[in-house]
Amino acid sequence: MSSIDFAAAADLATLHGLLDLVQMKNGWAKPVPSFYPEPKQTFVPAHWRYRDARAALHKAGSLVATEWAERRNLIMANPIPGNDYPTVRTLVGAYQMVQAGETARSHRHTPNAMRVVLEAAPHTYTIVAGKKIPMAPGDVLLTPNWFYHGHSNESDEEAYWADFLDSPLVHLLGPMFFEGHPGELEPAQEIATASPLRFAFAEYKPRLLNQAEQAAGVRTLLLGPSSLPTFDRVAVSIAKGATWTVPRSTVNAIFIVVEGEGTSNAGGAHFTWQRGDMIALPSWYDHQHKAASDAVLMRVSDEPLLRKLDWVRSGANG
Ligand code: GTQ
Ligand code: FE2
Repeated sequence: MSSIDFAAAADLATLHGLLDLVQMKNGWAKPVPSFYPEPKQTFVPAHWRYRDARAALHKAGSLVATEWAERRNLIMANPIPGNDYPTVRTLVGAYQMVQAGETARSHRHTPNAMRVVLEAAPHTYTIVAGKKIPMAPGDVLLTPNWFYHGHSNESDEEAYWADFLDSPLVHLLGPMFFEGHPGELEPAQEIATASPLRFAFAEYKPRLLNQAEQAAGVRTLLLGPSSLPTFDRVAVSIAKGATWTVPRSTVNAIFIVVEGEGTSNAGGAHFTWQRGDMIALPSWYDHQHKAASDAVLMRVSDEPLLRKLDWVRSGANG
């Protein structure tokens, strides 16, 4: 016998009231439906300019020491009310700067990470699992779950890159762990120029340009095999004057401009982009990218995750 006298409820409103006493909610008249015909566009398409990030990070160079800050970085939080972190639902994009002669101490965490290098002179390294991986402009570098990683700029110029992490997904699911390396910067001697964690621009760009066109002037190349289970990276080349049209899909993506300039349309927004800029392309927005000069974009997306779960749908098949 229930200790609550549901039998005595004279009407539905009274029954709903009694449910509060047992921490239950009715499922028949929820104010906000739990199921709806297609994805909500909770996150919005957005654009950030590298020239703004670069100027802010350059200034932060004299105000924020890496001895004090875990990382000198800027977060591209999606501009929706109350949000201060994710760029799209599952991923965050950031810019980071390490000064000449400076290091960013080693740590490890369960979020997977990836970098796209924007500016780095020779002898700029990310140290992953005890090896120095060279960073050169356009390079893509992976830092899988729980691998120690730190950064060491042994050049005499500031180094700038973009970081992509699945930490928003970790926040949603819960399994966050983080720890600093006991030795501050993990010691490393060996320089791993050829590493499964590095996709060198000099190697992937010609391979990208050798792909068959998938639309006039548009080529794509998945950079793999990947050691990251949650997100992938697809290099996209768009020839000057060409347009790449992408139907909406459930995949959440962040684009970074590796080369060239152009414009994008998504969800009624129009962006004019240049090298280094980032664009949030959350799920369920048709989008279109037009190159004003030969361009290379990198699409970072949670497609591998959604594919494993059988939740990839696009405007074409949805
Ligand atoms: O370089 O290890 O932008 O751990 C955010 C978190 C960079 C990094 C970020 C990080 C890193
Ligand atoms: Fe990290």
